[in-house]
Amino acid sequence: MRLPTLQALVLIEELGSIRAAAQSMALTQPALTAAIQQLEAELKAPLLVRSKKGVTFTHFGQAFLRHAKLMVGQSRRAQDEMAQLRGHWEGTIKLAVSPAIGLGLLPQALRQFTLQHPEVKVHCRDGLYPSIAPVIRDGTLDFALTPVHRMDLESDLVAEPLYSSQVVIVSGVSHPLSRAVRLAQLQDCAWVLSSPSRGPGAVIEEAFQTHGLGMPRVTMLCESFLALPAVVAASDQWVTTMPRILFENSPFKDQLCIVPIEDTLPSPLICTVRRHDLPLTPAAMQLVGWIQHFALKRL
Ligand code: TSU
Repeated sequence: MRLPTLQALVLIEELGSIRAAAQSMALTQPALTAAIQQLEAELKAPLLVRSKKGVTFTHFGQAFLRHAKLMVGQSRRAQDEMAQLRGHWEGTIKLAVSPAIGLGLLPQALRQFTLQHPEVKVHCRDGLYPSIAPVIRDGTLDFALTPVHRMDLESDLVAEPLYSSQVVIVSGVSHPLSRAVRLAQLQDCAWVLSSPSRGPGAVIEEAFQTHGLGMPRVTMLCESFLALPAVVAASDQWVTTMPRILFENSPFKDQLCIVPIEDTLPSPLICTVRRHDLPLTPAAMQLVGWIQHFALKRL
């Protein structure tokens, strides 16, 4: 079993084509096809189905891909760690961030980190727990910086708290209840949830329950934090929750307002989340260190 073939399989899934994967690995398509056929012979199982429409993974392929991702991720981390322990600060850190982190601590932390370690590549994407859990679990990501609702986490992951994010209730400026002060007034509103249950969007469900109001009337789930402020600004019928920093930085701020609810809302606890059995590389630890540094300065 050769690591480059495993890397190619992961790329085929990512890019959706054997040709694109071969190109990105500077291989010819026949060479990559031959390598995959050799792996299929070794495993005595077909991994891919090629058709005119493209390439798909068989159920053997999907099962094997989980192992391939772990091995590829682990080999990257092992090489990076050895280089970094030798004093060569190179390699890659892959992380996901929540909107509050992306707009808040991440820019300052990355600035410091890249000044210190310009050769370490950082691959950053959006992501919230629990949706992001599969790519932490399969080793694709080194870690995520995300709220963990009620610290309810699967046992193969660990979370270290950083700080509490401030959540606000937001509506369009012409929403009839934009000046409401009690959650009970918002009971019949059409809510846009910004994450599924167990994500930070669930704070509104928790707040309603705490105040004995049953469940909010959820009419939309919008998991795009780029779209959420725009969607709510475009109509006078929706209310939502979002981190205060997202409201403050939204280009739609003029068309939105914070509903001045006096009942307390839960504050999602933002944590560093990683697989419990995959320690961070020295570089990833340093980046987390910078995040913690700026998190402490906020307190
Ligand atoms: S954040 O994790 O602090 O960015 C966040 C996201 C979404 C909601 C609250 C907090 C609703």
